[in-house]
Amino acid sequence: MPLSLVLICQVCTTQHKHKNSFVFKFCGFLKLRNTRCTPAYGCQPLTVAARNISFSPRQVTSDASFHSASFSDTDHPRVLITGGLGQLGVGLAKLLRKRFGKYNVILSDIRKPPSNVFHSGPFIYADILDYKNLREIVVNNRITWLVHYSALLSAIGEANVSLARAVNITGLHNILDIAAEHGLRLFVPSTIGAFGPTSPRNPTPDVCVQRPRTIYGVSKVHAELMGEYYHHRYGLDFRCLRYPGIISADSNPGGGTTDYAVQIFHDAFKSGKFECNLKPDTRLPMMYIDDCLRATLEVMEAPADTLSMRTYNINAMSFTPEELAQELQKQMPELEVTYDVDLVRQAIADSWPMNFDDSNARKDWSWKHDYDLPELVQTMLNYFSTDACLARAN
Ligand code: AKB
Repeated sequence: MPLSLVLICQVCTTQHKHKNSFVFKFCGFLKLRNTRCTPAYGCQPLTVAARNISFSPRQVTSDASFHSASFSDTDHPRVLITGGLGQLGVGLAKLLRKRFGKYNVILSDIRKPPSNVFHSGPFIYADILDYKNLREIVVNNRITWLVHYSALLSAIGEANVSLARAVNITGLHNILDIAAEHGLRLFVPSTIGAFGPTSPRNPTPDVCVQRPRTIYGVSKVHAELMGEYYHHRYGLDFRCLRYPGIISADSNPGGGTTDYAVQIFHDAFKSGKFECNLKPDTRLPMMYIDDCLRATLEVMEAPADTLSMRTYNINAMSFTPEELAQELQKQMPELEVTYDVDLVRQAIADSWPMNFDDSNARKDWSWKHDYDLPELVQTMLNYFSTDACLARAN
């Protein structure tokens, strides 16, 4: 069948002649694959069905292809962040708003936001288990990037497997479908927890055996594989970083195995004592939140042709509870640290990487961390001392 072949840029809607495009036959539909027409945000390799098909992504057929829409007349992406009230969402919204404008970044959650968050920029209710709710948000707000932070972490996931399965797996399916249906650039974080006891642990490369033993880890391997599958099958612009344990001062993690590395700062300032739930010599990869959020923005902005893979390890430092305590004690010598091991968390930590090999991220999109252990501790101490001073003054 002769086709009039035209490519439509997802963002600027410019129509391009097919001269440089790669045409291939796929399940009865002729499709075109084009490179980005401009480096504008959201422009991406695009797969357009040459013949109209109409279906719901809820019932993907073997010959299905997702249509992409055009959404934006500016150069800025319109970003939706799910699970926005967790450890990372508010910080990421702040960073993205600085770059793309306050009203181009929407934070969402199913919980009520504290007033400072509510007043700092757009916030809406979004339930990732409700597909229609998600679709309405994406359409009404002309979303072009989706950062999917909703998830139950490792320790809490083990305490509530069915909820973790629903949120981390069923929720992810909704997110993938909505992103593919609307041609979004999708970021889903993965984790050191996506590896298991049979993975090489020191260092752990990007591609190796992944047999995690937690529902969190299983759901994250599933997310990596599904995202990459949608990328290859439907042209979804899926991007994924495997985060180490993230350490932040003004937001708390919840239900993770690496949470001790945040809690120690709170307890040091509150009581001068800290009881650690991991053994003193448990070595895990860790990262300061600013590095993590910057990495996320950088991989989202990276031109598609620089990404040789869609799921990257990122690394900064690696330490044990004992080493973290010693670094803190250099400035707070009175800090007392004791150990009362939580067997569930310890078993999880013992199955995770000790060091992460992130050479591909460094090579492909020039990833570079800023914070090592001394800078991390100094920054956290500065934050908590200022905070403590302010609290005393008020
Ligand atoms: C957890 O401990 O579960 C998370 C993670 C490393 O993914 N912080």
